[in-house]
Amino acid sequence: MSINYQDRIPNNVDLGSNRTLQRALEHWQPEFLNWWQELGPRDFQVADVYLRTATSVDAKGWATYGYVRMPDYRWGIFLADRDAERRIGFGDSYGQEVWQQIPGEYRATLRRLIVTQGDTEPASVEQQRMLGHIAPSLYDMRNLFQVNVEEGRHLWAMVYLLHAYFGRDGREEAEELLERHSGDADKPRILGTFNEPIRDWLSFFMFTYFTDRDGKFQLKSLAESSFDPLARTCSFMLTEEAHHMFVGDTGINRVVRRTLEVMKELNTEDPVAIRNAGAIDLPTVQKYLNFWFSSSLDLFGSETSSNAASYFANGLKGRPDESRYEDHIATDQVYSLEVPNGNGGIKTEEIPMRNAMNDVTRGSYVKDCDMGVTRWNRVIEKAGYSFRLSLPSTRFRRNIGSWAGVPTDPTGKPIAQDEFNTQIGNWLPSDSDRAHIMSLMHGVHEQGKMAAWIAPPDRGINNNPVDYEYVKMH
Ligand code: BYC
Repeated sequence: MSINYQDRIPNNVDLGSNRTLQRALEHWQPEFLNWWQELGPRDFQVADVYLRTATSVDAKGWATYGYVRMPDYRWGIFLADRDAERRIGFGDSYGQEVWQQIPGEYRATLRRLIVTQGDTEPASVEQQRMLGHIAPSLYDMRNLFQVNVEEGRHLWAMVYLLHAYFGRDGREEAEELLERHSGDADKPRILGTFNEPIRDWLSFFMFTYFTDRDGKFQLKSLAESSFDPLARTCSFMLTEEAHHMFVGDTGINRVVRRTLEVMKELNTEDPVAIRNAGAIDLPTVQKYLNFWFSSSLDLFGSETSSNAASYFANGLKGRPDESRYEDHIATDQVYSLEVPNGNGGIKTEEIPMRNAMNDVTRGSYVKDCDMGVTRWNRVIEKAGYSFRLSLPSTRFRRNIGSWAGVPTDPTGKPIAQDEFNTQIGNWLPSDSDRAHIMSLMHGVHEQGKMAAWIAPPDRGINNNPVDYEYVKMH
C-alpha cells in the first residue's frame, strides 16, 4: 500500500478522512520538531544526509534513498497492510477475531505498554545526540542519522496509536513522551537502559547490537497482539529495526578486525601496546559487551511476572513468533527457573508457563545475541588468536528480576559482595577504559577516510562505494 506524501503528515491510514485526529496530530507535530531540534542530533541539521525513506510498506517500496536534511525527513504513520482473516493467536481468546478497537477492560494496560514502547524511541535519539561530531567516518555518521530518524518515526507510530485510540489520555501521554528525557534526574525515561549515557561509538555499536535487539523481540511480541493496529504498526517497525542491528553487528565486527590488524602488525596481544597504537584491545570490547548485554537483559522484565501472565492470557502481548509454538494457550505447562536460594547459592523453581513469558522471550533474545558473538569469534579464530568474546550469564549484574542486586561473576556463579566490588573493574568498563575509548573519539569527516580504531565496512549503503559522500556538510 503506498504512502500519501501530499498530506502534512505522510500516512497510509487515510488520515485525511478523520479531521479531528488529523488536527490533533498536526498540533503534536511542531512539538515533535521542537524536540528534534533541541534534543535530536546535535548540529548537522542543515547537512544533506543520504537517507532511506519509506514510500510504501511492501517489500519493494519501503526504502527509497536520497539526500535529505534531517528536519525535512518525512516522519509519518505507516502500518503494515491489514489481513482481514487475522485471528487472535494466543491466550484465553485464541482463535477469535482480532480487535480493531480496544476493549474497555484492556485500555489502561495497552496504553501502558504502548507508552513504554514509545518512550524508548525518543530516548535513544537523546542518548545518541552527541555522536555525530565524533563519527569515525561519513559512512558511520550517515548510519547514525538513519537510525535516529527512524527512531523518530517509531515514536510517531506509537503517538498515532495513542491519539487514534485513547482519546484525551492518549494525547496527554503523547505530550509526556516529549517531556521525559534520557538521564533527566526529575523526569527520566521509563526503562533503565534508556537513561544510560552513550558517549562513544563503541557504546553506540553495543547499544544497536544488544538494545535494539531487545526492540526486535519486544516488537515481535507486540506484533502478535490481538489489538490489530498495534500488531500492524510493530510489524512495519521491524523492517526498519533490522538495519539498526546491522549497524551494531558490523560495527563491532569492524572494531575487532582493526584490533586484530594491530595485534598482527605489532606481534602482540598486550592491551597496553594495542591501546598505545590507537586501537581497542579485545578485553575492553568484552567489558563493553558485558555492560550493554546485562543492561539490555533487564528490559525483558522480571523472570516471574503476573503482568506478563495477564498480557498473555488477555491476548495483549504474545511470544515472539508465536506461531512456532505448539500450545498457544499455555495453561498446563510449567517453566523451570534458577533463582538465588537466599544463602549464596542457586535453587530451581517451577512456575506456571504464563508467568514465565518474560524469561521465555529473554531466552530467545540470548540465542539471537549469541549468533553475532559466534561471528566475531570466527574472525578472531581465523586471525590465529585464542581470545574469545562471550555473553555473560543472564544472572550477571542484573537490576531487575530474581537476580537483581545479587553479586555473581560473569559465569553466573554467586560470589560475595566484596569480591564483586574488587573484580568489577575487570568485568565492566572502568574509568580508565572509558578514558581510553574517549581518547580515540575524534571525528573523521573527510570523504573516504576512516578512524584508525575501526576497519572500513565491506560495502557501502545501497550499492554505493564505502567512500561515497554519505553526508554533505555545508
Ligand atoms: N527498567 O512484571 P515486570 C526498543 C518495570 S526496546 C525500569 O517485571 P513486565 C528500542 C515494569 O515496567 C523495547 N523498569 O515487567 C531499542 C513494571 O512497572 P509497572 C521497548 C522496569 O510488566 C533501542 C515493573 O518494573 N519495548 O524498542 O512484565 C532503540 C514490574 O515489571 C524494567 C518494550 O519494553 C527496566 N528494565 O514487563 C530504540 C515493550 N523492566 O508497569 C527502541 C513494552 C521492568 O508495574 N513493555 N520494569 O509500573 C513491556 O512489554 C513491559 O513493560 C516490560 C516489562 C517488558 C518492559
